[in-house]
Amino acid sequence: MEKLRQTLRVRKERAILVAAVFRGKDGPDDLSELTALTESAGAIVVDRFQQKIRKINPGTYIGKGKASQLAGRVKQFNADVVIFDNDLSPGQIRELEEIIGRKVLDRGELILDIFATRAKTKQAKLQVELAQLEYIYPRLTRMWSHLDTLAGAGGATAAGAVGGIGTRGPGEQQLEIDRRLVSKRITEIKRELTNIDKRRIREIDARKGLFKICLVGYTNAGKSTLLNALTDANVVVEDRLFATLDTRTRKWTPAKGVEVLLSDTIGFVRNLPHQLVASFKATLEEAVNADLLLHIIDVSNPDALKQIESVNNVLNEIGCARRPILKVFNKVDIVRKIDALEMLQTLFPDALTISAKTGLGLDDFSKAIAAKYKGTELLLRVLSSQSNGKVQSFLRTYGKILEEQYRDGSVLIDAELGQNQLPALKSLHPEAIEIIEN
Ligand SMILES: Nc1nc2c(ncn2[C@@H]2O[C@H](COP(=O)(O)OP(=O)(O)OP(=O)(O)O)[C@@H](O)[C@H]2O)c(=O)[nH]1
Ligand SMILES: [Mg+2]
Repeated sequence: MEKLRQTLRVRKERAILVAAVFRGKDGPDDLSELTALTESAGAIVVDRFQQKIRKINPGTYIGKGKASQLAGRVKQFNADVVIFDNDLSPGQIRELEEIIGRKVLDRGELILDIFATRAKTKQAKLQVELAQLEYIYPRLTRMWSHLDTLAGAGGATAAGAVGGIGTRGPGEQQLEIDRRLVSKRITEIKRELTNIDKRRIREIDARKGLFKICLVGYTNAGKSTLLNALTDANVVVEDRLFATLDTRTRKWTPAKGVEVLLSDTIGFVRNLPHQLVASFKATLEEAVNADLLLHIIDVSNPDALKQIESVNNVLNEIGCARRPILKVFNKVDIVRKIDALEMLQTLFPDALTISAKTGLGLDDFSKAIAAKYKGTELLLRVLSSQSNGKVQSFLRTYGKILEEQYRDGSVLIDAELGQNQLPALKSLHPEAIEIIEN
């Protein structure tokens, strides 16, 4: 009973957010993304500030004086944790924690922590653990010498310095293991992941020949909602960042005779930690191998343009930049600033506009995808022996038969068919195919 009371009393960690911005350069943003990430990790943002800097202070990133001011704000707001939007070195984190007297996290650690709480499948769990270990590995000395002292002085913090954000997942046990054990575990995980990979490759092989479409985009853009709307995928949809960490693939029939594979994948944010991108390579490979990428964009978000850029950067990083890609404007049902949407539509005239939630625009969307899949519409004259029924039924299913003339055991068919479906028709060995018009 006592235990239950204790858990009820635990409150969320109180976080102060800091972004150091270089003088003269464009500020990254108004900390809105870091706020969303922090809240997704379960913490409460109590204060945030941007610090203009001329150069990085090697010891503390921001100036020492600023760090002391931060210590004052931590007391004032009774904060448990300070989160930087910048990438900090282990040494900088150590010094900052000493000055501030609270746990300090950088953006990468925060994202890793969110991933740790989201991972559900074995593969996702292993991938997150690997990323965390690789991230933590060079920081182990810090964990040893430092978190210890912080935990010792932990009475001073509201939620306790150890066990909150940044220390979940394998982090909890970090203190007891040394570098050797960590690298052993890293090897083990890599081996397990390779085995899972082999299974996936077999699965992918089995799907060879089918047209593959992958949904990519910023986290929370509505990728899973769209997959659910189009298929019976039943993927978890949530209004929080990184709801999906696995790839779900489903068959989808956007039009008569068109069957494709549609995959959902993890969402992106600005500067995903490299360790994460590397660990999730297998999951992201689904995107790399797709025949068409659909870039889902939440156009109701005022930062849509920045998010498009972030996604493009990640796509570059995972080697997808040259894949055929189609932009899809989602959440039109809740767009408030019509001129912002019109601006995006002017910038990206080929983009399709939909609402995955209400179904608005999904019919036209399906038609557009089917057209992409089929390629240019061709008018064909096909000669086939009447005993080869497959040719006729293929054209009936996948194209449109305009006229059939039977003579001497053969049939002459005029039909429309997409250019991309020509190889499949040829594989059925009709006697002759003539392209009348394209
Ligand atoms: N109003 C509105 N809400 C939407 C639409 N599409 C998705 N949403 C909501 O946006 C939130 C995120 O949707 P998800 O489908 O989980 O987004 P996701 O892109 O899969 O997100 P991650 O898996 O985190 O990358 C949910 O609350 C959805 O209900 C839409 O067209 N209109
Ligand atoms: Mg999702």
